[in-house]
Amino acid sequence: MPPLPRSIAHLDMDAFFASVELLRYPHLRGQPVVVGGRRALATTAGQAFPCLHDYVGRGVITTATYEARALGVHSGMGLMKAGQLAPDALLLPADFEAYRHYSRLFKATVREIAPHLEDRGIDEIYLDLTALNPDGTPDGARRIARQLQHAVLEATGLSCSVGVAPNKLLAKLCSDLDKPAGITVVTAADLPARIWPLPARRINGIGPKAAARLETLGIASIGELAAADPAWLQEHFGERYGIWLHRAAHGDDERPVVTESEPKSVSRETTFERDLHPRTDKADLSEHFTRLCEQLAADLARKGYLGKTIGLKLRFDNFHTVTRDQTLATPTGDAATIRRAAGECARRVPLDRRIRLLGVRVSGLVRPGDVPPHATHTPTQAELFA
Ligand code: DCP
Ligand code: MG
Repeated sequence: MPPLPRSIAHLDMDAFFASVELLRYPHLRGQPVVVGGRRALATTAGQAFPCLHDYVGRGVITTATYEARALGVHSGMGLMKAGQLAPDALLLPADFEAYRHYSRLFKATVREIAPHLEDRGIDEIYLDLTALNPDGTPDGARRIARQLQHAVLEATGLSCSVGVAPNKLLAKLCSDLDKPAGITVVTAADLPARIWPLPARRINGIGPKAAARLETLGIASIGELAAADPAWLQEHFGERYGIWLHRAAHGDDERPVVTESEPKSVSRETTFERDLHPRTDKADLSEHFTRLCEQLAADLARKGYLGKTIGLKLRFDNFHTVTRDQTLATPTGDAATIRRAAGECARRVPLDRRIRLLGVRVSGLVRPGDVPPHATHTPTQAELFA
């Protein structure tokens, strides 16, 4: 017997940053509001919030309420350009601390109902609901999706949209079909009627460039892509991406929902047998330091990461602890590069006491091979700040 189809959900918060701001300023509900820019603008006398038309600078919109989107503004648009389309929209500065708080809160809430959860960034997650919906019925999926939405709303005051499908690719596509506060459930049988009419760019992994190239080849919809000869696609898009396009258009995606959380950093530290003095034990310290960086580089290699930010931790004999860090231009896994950066951090610490503990940390982790075959992903501001 073939295995039963999986029941995979993608849950994505609605206008996330803006919705968090509206929790703070509920009287702004129903108005066009955009989030962006670095600092609060000065407001005109008598006016509580600045308007987009007051904005001068190079900031971009991180997100906009649905009322603002109706005026044509969207994430990534320059604030000044947006100001021409929606001059009266209110502009709020981004508060990443608050967004991270609500991000953790909604994920913890969902995890209580559906523990098989993959964290995909600040406002989206995948869930494997197969065990919760053993019959795999669309009604069962819809019931769980409603339960999730309700729980998230109760816990955070925020709304989200949910797509449920046999795999991640389709679930992600579906969560976007009925925003905000939508639930969209599709099965494999729904593919021709509900998925194929959609534009090819709705598939996560077909970016603007690939979509434009498909258009010039006469392919606009997912259905047209599904009907294209895979060999012909490979000719035009390369072997790997060509076959990926073919499979994606047929709703074919076997990727599992990966629950284990990715580490934020990898670190090593050592407490010396006797406290070492930066001057009189310099050689000894330097040797420990180098070995630590080599071990850390080996850890990174074993776990399959590179990292961009190198941090140093020193604890002195009086237990006072200091940390310093430095961010490199490109991610590294190289012991000597880590050693050099951590050494530079050390030069920013007054070294006048004996050292008890030395630690080195690499954060800002990326997987060297983690770029999907089909797309190079430009991180959103949210991801950069997550
Ligand atoms: N974000 C950003 N820069 C972008 C896109 C998004 O900083 N270019 C941030 C702000 C969003 C959050 O990431 O609130 C989540 O991104 P989404 O694409 O899910 O957009 P929203 O949640 O804002 O809206 P939607 O209701 O369409 O999901
Ligand atoms: Mg969202």
